[in-house]
Amino acid sequence: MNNNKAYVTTPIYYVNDVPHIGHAYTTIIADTMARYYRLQGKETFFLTGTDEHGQKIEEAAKSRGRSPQEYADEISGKFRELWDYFDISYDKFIRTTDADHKLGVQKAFEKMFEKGDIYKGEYEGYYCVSCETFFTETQLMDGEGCPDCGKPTKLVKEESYFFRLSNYQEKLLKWYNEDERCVLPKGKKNEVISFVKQGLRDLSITRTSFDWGIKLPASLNDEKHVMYVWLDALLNYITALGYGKEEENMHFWPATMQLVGKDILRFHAIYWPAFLMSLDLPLPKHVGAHGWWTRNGEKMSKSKGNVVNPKEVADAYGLENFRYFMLREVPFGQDGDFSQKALIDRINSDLGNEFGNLLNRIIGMSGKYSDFKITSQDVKALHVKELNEVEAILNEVETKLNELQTNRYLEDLWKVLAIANGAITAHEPWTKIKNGDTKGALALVGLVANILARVSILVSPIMPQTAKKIANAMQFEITTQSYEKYILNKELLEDFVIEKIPPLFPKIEEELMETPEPTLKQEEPKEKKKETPTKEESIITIDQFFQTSLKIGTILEATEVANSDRLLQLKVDLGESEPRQIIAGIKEYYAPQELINTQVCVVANLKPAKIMGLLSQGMLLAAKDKDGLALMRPEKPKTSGSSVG
Ligand code: ME8
Repeated sequence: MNNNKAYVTTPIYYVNDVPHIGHAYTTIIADTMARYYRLQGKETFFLTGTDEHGQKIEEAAKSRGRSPQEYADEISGKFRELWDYFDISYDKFIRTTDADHKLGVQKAFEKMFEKGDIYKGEYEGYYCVSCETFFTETQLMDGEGCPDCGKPTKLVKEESYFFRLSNYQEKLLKWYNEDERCVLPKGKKNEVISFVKQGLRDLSITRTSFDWGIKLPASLNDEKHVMYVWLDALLNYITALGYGKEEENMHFWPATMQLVGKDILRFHAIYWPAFLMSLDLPLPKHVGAHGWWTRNGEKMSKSKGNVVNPKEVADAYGLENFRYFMLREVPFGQDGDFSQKALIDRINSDLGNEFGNLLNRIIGMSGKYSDFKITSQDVKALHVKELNEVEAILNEVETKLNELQTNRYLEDLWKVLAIANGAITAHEPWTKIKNGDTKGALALVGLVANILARVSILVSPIMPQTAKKIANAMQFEITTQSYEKYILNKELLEDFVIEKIPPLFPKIEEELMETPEPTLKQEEPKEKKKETPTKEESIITIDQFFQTSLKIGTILEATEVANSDRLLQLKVDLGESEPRQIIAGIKEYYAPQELINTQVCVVANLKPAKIMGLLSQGMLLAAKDKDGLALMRPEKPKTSGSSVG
């Protein structure tokens, strides 16, 4: 492989579900790696996309009365929109319904067939539609359930083409053995090895009981089969590069880093390399499997209503803060629990106190001592000890990122920040100034500025905009050249005048998301619930009802909240001495100007909350269905502040 190229992939996401925090996690790690390779100057190709065929999608579309293609178009669009909103730096967004992909898959099938790796037979076994996976009877849970997701499986008996996976068992074991870091983290690799050692059975790779899939190549003249969705899906990693057609980007193969969740590691570390060997293509350098995000220790699922919507988190707390949190909070490969409190702690403490505050301190000190001029002139002479400590950490730190240990990578960068904060405390530049040692004080400020610059460069793959703001204030750019200069060659910054910029991480006092457990706002086929009353149905007394103060308000002002495509900032007259500020998530449904001088119904005694840093002193009542949202208003105009009840 050419070391100056990099190819990064995410799994392609099923279009039966809108994006959630787990999808965002995989995509953010992949984006971080792509940005890191670019920073190193590698020609990088970053792929993501959607997985649109198979029985699961066919059934999901049918239950909504839609055609699979229509349905796939809509959900695929939502993934793409979210990744664009999140500034994910993908180079290609593939859809498995793309004509080029279908062609490439058929070419690959033909090649494997000609090679003798595919034969026709009959499949009898159990199938989990939710996981799109075949199981034998002995693998089932309690004789029926899918061992991966627990849902009931179906007994399937149908004619099928098989891939001779069993032929690849020894070759796969050799790969794991010879290529130490082919599967990351190592613990996960050991799980794969034990699975393969138990023996591999040939894999059924076509289905005849439904239609929504890629047809076999015409040369096989067998119309009734469609490809098994995992064969179709895995091949996206090469069809996206032009496999089977122009091959215009095949020079990026083999992939440098393929990110997956632990649930789909088996497909990527066993089937995928076996298919590649059959196609005479080299194997990926690394397949990295991360753990699950849970909520209060439970796996997230729509039926439990505990799924975290990544856009809501990013809107409330800032995209880059969210990126930092996800990569810092959980060791790669392990499960992690999402909590707003942990996120707020990370923002206030790691980002605010330890990172952002360093910039404030540099601005403050240089403002007082040298009219914002910063020099590295005496840094080497006076601070060789600190520089050596910094370099000792930085010399090792990138290995951690290359092994996807993002939490340890960030932990080490924060150790470097601690050296800077520690140096300020130890050297007391304010005392130096008082004692006339201007040179000593300026050298200290120079040291801290150089440390912050290096950390900013290395943190830029995770927090690109934040790093850019710091670099701009310090008059340098985050580029491959600056990475080479300040990180690889360890040069010091040229003298510069620092720009005063506002604090990067304003303190967050309380939970900002409107609902503690935001759920996905996706239409769901309704399942009838029995015994337990739902939230809407639970019985309250009249006294409990009157604990809520509902009032009529008149909207005096309405403006958009910057950087949010959901929120409007309203000034609402409730008949009090001053209008109240209310932040409402209604921007998708109302233009600000159409709200002015209209009346609404307000929950007036809610505890005030901060939403995206803005105080919200109430909540508007609204009803929502599949056609959108409507505000609750009085039938006739009422005096502002009138009670509702
Ligand atoms: O499996 N925590 O697609 P998918 C962390 N189409 N990550 C999670 C998660 C959670 N709670 N839930 C999902 C598929 N993920 C196939 C892939 S690739 C050729 C085909 C992440 O929509 C995790 O990366 O079910 C998982 O692997 C991916 O979403 C699966 O997304």
